[in-house]
Amino acid sequence: MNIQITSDKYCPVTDWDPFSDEALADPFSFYEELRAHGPVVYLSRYACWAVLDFLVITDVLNNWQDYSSADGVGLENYHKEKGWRPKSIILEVDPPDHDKTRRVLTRVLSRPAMEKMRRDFAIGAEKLVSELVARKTFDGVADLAEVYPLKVFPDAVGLNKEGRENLLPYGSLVFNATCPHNQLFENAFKEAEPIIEWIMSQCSREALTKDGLGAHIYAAVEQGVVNEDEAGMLVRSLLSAGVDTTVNGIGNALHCFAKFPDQWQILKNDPSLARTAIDEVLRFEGGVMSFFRTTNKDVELCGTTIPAHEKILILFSAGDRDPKKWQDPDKFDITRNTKGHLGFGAGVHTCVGQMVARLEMELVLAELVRQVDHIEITADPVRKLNNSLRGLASLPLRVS
Ligand code: PQS
Repeated sequence: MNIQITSDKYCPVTDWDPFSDEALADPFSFYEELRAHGPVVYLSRYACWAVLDFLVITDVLNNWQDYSSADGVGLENYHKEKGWRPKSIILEVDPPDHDKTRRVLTRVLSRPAMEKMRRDFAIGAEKLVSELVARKTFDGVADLAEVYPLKVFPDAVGLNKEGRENLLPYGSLVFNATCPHNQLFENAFKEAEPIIEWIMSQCSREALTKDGLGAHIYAAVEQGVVNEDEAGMLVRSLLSAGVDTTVNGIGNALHCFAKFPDQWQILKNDPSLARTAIDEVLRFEGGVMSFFRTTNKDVELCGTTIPAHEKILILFSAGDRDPKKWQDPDKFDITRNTKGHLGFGAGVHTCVGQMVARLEMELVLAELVRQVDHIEITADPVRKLNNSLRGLASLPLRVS
């Protein structure tokens, strides 16, 4: 690979396309080549900047005043254009507006709710993993990673049983929307209308069960914290961010442990490592590869001046392989200290659903640890390309 670099704008300039199939399939070598030129680069193809280094990324994410989410976290700049959907009232806003909606979801996902989910999700994990272990060969993505979250999470939200097949295509819209008008975006949006319509119809109070996370969001209306429309929008946030992400998380975890049997044995010998193992999967595989922020004013970043209302691509998965932060960053090592990894972001927008994601990943891993000695890959895994998510379409496995 060869990235063209010229020096301009007081930082390296490159025509590298982070949203090309080649880069999405294997971004890590590109990151290192770019990083050699500096922590901040200008992407001429998209007229935006990109940040690669762990410390620079955390600085940007912790500075919501200068690096705003309110103009969108994709390449679309709401300062200048309209987005593909009404913007999220928790993701695409800054404090103080953000704090009000964030508090609602924090409360909805607090301890009592998590304890109920743990009981329900554990039953689902035991049942599914037992079935697959009996079969011995299965697809880690199609039969496990895509099945488990799609069962347990919509049940927890209190969603209708019908139409759930729309959830993954909707996630594909949400996460491909960061790069409008490339082929992945166009494909995802080809037949988007009925999918978007179904999602929105499921966000109303009437569509949800009386005791799920959705109903708990609506309880905030009675308390006068949000209005009815806002409650619906927060249900939409759960459905946007809560499915594809954990499908990839589980698929990537299976992939890692199948690829690195020594790490599987370490986990087998000490199942209490499951929690840190999840963090290492997120650091190493980078489930969410990138998202954007928008400058609120002229800023100086690592000696580069970036004007107001410009887009900055945050390369989370580059930060999580930054050798200045991580020793031997390209090694999958579940015993390492993963504290601070960017798999759930950083700053005020740090993943509010991470307890749910952790729970799903942990329960699937724990059940596999209980039932399986060896995991092997029986045919080449197939990548699923997405403009912001890293995951697989297929992972043929045999367990024994
Ligand atoms: C929404 C919230 C969060 C929403 C990056 C973004 C997201 C993981 C990584 C995400 C997407 C959508 N999740 O509020 O609709």
